Amino acid sequence: MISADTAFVAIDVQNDFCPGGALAVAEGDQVVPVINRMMPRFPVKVLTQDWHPADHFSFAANNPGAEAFSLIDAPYGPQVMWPIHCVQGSAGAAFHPKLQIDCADLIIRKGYRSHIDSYSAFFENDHTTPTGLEGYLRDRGVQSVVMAGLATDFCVRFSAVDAAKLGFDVTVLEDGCRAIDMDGSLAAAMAEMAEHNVAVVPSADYAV
Ligand code: VGL
Ligand code: ZN
Repeated sequence: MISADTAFVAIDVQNDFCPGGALAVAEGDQVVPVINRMMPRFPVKVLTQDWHPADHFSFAANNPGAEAFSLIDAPYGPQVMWPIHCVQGSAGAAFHPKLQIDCADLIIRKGYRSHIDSYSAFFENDHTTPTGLEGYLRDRGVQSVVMAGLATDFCVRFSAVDAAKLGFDVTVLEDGCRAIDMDGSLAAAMAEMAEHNVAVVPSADYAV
């Protein structure tokens, strides 16, 4: 049984994070059937969308001399230099065409400020600027959040840890996520989620 206070949040299931996309995650498209099967069962359904302006500071191309996947210092800490991805209105920023989005109650966009990146669905990377998702979930009486999407070690990780820090009970569906996995980022994500009591479970074991 899935209780009335549980939300499903599908993170960044967008073309640029799927095979053939600008920041493709291996097997990224394989999260789609898992999410399509699970999301309709939840009373609250949220999708997130990485949504950058073309001049976004996280793009290596906008930082002369910076190589893709290198780290630079931002005012809020280290920032990975990404290939240009999820530009507002582009085909790469659109949801995967097989993702069933019509049942979603809310689509939350993030990363739309040029000078700050936003991995988490709750806060931008300064860890203080809110996206509004916390308020939405609280207004809907949500206490538990179930997450899946892309990428396990960036946007899913930061979203799950922030949700746990905010006091939500958090579950991540393991087969509903895929990782970028650069420099041990997947292992670090799993460790940090465990530290914050995020349950990572196969979707087949969730509320059967
Ligand atoms: C993401 C890197 C840059 C993600 C977004 O959705 O995990 N990763 N922007
Ligand atoms: Zn991004």
